[in-house]
Amino acid sequence: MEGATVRVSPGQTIRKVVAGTMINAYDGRLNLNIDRIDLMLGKKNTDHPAISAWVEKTAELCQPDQVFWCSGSEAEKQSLTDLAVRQGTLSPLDRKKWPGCYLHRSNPNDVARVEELTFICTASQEEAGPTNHWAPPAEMYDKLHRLAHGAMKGRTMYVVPYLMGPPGSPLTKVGIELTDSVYVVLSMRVMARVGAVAYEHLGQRNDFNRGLHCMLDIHPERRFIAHFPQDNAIISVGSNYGGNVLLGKKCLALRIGSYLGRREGWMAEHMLILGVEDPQGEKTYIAAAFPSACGKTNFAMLIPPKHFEGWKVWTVGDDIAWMKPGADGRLFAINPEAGYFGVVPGTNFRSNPNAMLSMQKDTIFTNVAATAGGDIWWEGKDEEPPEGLLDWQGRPWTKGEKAAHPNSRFCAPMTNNPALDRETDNPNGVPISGIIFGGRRATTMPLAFQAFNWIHGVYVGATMGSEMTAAAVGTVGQVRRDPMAMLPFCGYNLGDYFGHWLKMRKNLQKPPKIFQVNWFRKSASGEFLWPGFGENMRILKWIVDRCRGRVGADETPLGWMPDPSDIDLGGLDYEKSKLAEAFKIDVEDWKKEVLAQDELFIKLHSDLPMELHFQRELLISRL
Ligand code: SAT
Ligand code: MN
Repeated sequence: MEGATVRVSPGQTIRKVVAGTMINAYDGRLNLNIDRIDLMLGKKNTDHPAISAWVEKTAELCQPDQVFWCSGSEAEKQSLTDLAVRQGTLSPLDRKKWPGCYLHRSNPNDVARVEELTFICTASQEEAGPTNHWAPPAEMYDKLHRLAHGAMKGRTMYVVPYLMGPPGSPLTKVGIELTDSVYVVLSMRVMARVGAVAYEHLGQRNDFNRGLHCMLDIHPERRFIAHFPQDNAIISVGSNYGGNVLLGKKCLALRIGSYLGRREGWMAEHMLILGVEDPQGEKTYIAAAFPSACGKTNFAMLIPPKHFEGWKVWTVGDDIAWMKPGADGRLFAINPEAGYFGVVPGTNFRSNPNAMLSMQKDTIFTNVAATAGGDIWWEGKDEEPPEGLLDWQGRPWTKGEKAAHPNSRFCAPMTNNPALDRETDNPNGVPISGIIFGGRRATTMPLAFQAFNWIHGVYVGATMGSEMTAAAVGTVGQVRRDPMAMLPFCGYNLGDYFGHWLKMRKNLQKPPKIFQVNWFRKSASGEFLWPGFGENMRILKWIVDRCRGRVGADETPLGWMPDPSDIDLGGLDYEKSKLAEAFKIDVEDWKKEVLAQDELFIKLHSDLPMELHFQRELLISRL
């Protein structure tokens, strides 16, 4: 259709002209800018039999007034954005300061993922494992179909065909999300590749993910996020919050993805992917798992300190990695997403300039504070709060109260990121040299160490603990075991998941080295022992040098640790004694740590691979 010329004969009506289109000459011939006009707006755009049948069946169930087939066009974006503004779902921000940006205020009862209401509906409970909420598939289908019955009366059902992954990649998956939320459609357009690309990738196959989302009345009592891995299907009702309803993200890319990955021989991980370019121009790719709201986006977009001249960090992804062994025995990773759904508070031009630049245009903000004039603010923003600020719920803000919600988010296209890696769209992915596990731990866990080998690395990841954050409903600050940062996202039994990790080693002649980091350790007086943010480059450089065999390490009970002199502190105003404290192994703390790890191991005992028991014994004897 690009560059199409549409002939209009005198007297012929043009049905849909998008607001803002100029028609300034008429001579029976009209050259239309196809970017701004979509003559097929909302019309059925595929005759794929399985998609057609499923959409028809779901429409019969939900009874929407109309079905709107999304094409991903610019005209569609314009039209749906206008609709969202008319409905009050989105408010336009100041056009000069925030071009193409909008604010969404969610229902105050619906501001984070709800793990309590998230279900893995495998045939047996054993398959879902003791860490997932489980329900028999038939029972859950029945319950949710009742809730969805007639739920879209008076509403529109949007059909969103999307791709997770770059077009043409063997790792890429197709999903179709049916939703009655315009906010979801507009966010999915940012987070995934939406439109004909999905149909093209699918071809005549039927293995697309079937996702249904009904907002219902946004009530926690009628909120369920249910996964049916055997059917490659998801039903999410009663929420309109990102992680619960952008079904390509946590639901498909992690929960269903991890299940499929085990079956098909690949890995779906809660990991950022970054490329570290050294002054010689050589790039080393690293994947890193951190729990939600522990700085994955910041780390993925890190800007090295001045002292690191010639070093550059490139972002492939900030949240999810799909990884598969390549023919050459290395592990290759793609980022299945196309945008960032990042935590806003604390983001500023010092902590993460690339995130600030990523959200400068075409971004949907959820639950930040705003002024009537369309400026926005959040805790930790560079400037002081503007006059007349309204908090995230739209109430006049008073100093001392929360302005933005702690889990407020920006949803921005990755192409806005000045540090976007040029291999991001490479269908083969990027070769991963190192994997990092990191939690948020005030004590015990040292700043960095390297696991002795793959199996030890799996143990290190499996025993990861982290303090809970605002990204999920729960007790903020409490340490919980969050293996590989996948506790809320593994779509099957965690014990089997560890087994899958161990098994992957067999297809990796050149496995990535595995590391653990902790940016969040505090002194006895409660101060952070490490400056974090861009300064993490100093640890990242050590990791890259280890991957490339360029630097030595000391053997400790936990693993290989850097000699303090191997961490380049050049140009940093920092007390050296703090570094020693950040790296300290306190044997008494570690005895408690091993006991705390037991809680999860006991829970998983019958499915836990023996190798992990042995690793535990080895650690105890080394301690
Ligand atoms: O809210 S999301 O699940 O999309 C983000 C996160 O918690 O990691
Ligand atoms: Mn995440």
